Amino acid sequence: MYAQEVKSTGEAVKSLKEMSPEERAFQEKIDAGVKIEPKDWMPEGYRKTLIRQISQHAHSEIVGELPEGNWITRAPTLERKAILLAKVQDEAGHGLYLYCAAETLGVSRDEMTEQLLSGKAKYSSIFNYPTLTWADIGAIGWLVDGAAIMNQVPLQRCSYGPYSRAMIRICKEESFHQRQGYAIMMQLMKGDAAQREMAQDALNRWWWPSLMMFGPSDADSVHSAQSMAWKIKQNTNDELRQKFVDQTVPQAEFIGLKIPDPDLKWNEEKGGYDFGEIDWNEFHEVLKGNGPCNKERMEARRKAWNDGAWFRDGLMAHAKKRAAKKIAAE
Ligand code: BYC
Repeated sequence: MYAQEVKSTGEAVKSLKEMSPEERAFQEKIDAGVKIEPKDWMPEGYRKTLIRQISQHAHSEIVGELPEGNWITRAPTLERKAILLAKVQDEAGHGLYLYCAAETLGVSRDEMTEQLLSGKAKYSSIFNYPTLTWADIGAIGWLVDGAAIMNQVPLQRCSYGPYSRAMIRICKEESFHQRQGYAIMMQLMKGDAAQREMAQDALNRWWWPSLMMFGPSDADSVHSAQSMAWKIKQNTNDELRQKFVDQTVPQAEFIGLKIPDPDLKWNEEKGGYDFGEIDWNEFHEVLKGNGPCNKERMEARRKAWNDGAWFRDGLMAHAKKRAAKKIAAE
């Protein structure tokens, strides 16, 4: 089994001239738009980068069930409860496709879980914030899933086949998630003053953390250059963040919400919004484990893993018994 260490590759991007013949052939394949499949030769850095990104993406989907799952029992109507239940189940499904895609690179599900629980592997910073009111469920769907789609649509064209194919299905579902979130916000904004205030308060708390989802600014991004050369990423973090702001501001205005950023201003020349400085200190603190809900989220995942031990043991015992029977029959 390929033992993964989740850490930055930190390698400078090699030019074609500096590459070995194998690396050059690989890069030429990528440049020609040919997908890389699990049994193809690939540089170790490519494999490591994909395991890091796909496994962290999978962990984010699974941990991401927790803030919204918190509201399933308190959804305001039966219809909203059914929709939220379906959405949270979709996130579990996304996690599973992604773990399977990562497994094709030679890392086991147990190894990936161990890396999450030991803190070696990250998950998205956004899921370390609490869901205090029903409007937070609207804000998550609208902003968090909206940011996720912005980031994930280009990942459908990722050079690694299994990741790219998983993203196609995930994006279809994320699009429904984004709409259900916006529909909640729209409904609240048609409500009374207290409901409108609740929606505005949710936007105030989720706006900046949603912008942080895109990762550090391009100047500080460790992996972007190499990941873009390998066509794992198609866009930089800042490019996608800008697209998200440009798409979301008119949506807020349309329903009467105000983006909590005094520096937000349309820039005619660039054809996009200028926006205020992100609090990178907060981002780094959340990544270090000091966000409002980091401890709670990890405890929930640790408990789920421990509680499921009997089930995994049962499955293994069954699989071993079947394998022994098959060998005996041959
Ligand atoms: N949070 O060099 P960079 C969802 C880390 S789930 C935490 O720019 P990269 C949903 C980064 O990992 C959405 N860590 O990295 C689910 C790296 O650290 P390591 C999740 C972050 O990989 C349920 C370091 O910072 N989406 O939608 O080139 C309900 C330097 O960054 C974050 C994905 O995972 C962050 N926000 O670019 C609702 C998408 N940002 O690994 C919704 C797939 C950065 O060296 N991932 N870091 O220890 C990606 O596209 C890229 O990995 C990122 C970062 C754009 C996130």
